[in-house]
Amino acid sequence: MSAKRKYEVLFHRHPANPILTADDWPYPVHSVFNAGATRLRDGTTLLLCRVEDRRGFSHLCAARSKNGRDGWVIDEEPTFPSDPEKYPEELWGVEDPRITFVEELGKYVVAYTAFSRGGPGVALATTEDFRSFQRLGLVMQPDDKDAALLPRRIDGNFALIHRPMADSGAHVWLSLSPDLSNWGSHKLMLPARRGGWWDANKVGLSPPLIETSSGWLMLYHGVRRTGGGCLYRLGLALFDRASPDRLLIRGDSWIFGPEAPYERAGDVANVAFPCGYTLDADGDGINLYYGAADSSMALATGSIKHLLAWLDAHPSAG
Ligand code: BMA
Repeated sequence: MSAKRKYEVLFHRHPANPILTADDWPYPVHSVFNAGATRLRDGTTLLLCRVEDRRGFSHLCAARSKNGRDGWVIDEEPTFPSDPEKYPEELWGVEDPRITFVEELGKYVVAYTAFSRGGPGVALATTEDFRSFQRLGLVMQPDDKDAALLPRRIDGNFALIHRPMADSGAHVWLSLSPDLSNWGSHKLMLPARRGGWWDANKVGLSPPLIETSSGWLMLYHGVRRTGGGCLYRLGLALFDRASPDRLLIRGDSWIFGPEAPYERAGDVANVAFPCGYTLDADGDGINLYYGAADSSMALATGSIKHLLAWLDAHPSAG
């Protein structure tokens, strides 16, 4: 096929993918996926990985690397095990962390899924060093997941993106809080489409929003149900900087989806599920860390400028 008949490639898979698997772990684990990511002050990349054990429950474990690609140093024990005695909402584990550094607090805020008897809900914890954590408890009751905090207040309030499930489908919402505990002013941010679309019926935030001069850039996942199972793919949308619930542009096509063998096969086939990214020193290069087939961690790299240019060139008609 000639090059011009191919879709533009916005994210390039790292040749060493998968970059982290259960085999790399210092203690017995079943799978490692859906890590939150951040760059620490000294330039180290930290991945807070979701690690599943053979009970089927997940905990979080930190892996650190100087270059964000290899040489990972993994905590010898679970960094953030579930604590169901004090926090019953964590009965069946903690999953899919998204990390935001909040300058005002001088802390990282981790939004994660707490798997309670009542279903999965959204919980928050803060940390300065990814060694000790302060839990804020469940902030969004089940069923709700795919949450991340914005790095600063919007009109005086903290802002949390999350994905409650409703009879009408699973859509992305934005909620506000003066103190990270009491949440309200809920607004629909990005609805799932209907019908035959790749992102019909169920969408969710992927990594935390990326602040750019054009607005908040969102990478979101769309879930397509097929006779052979679900397909998890990524799309792009841009939101107003001052009012992040205001959608400026949404792309029509997905820009990244399961294609490589480690994304196609695993515990849950056909899943590419990013929960974190880091930016290069130039502020443009993006390293997207994603869970592959609910089994391993993979990396793809891109450019914020290219993502924004693609959105400008492919605004949704619908
Ligand atoms: C979603 C999330 C993810 C998972 C994905 C595919 O609902 O819970 O943790 O990677 O399903 O199984």
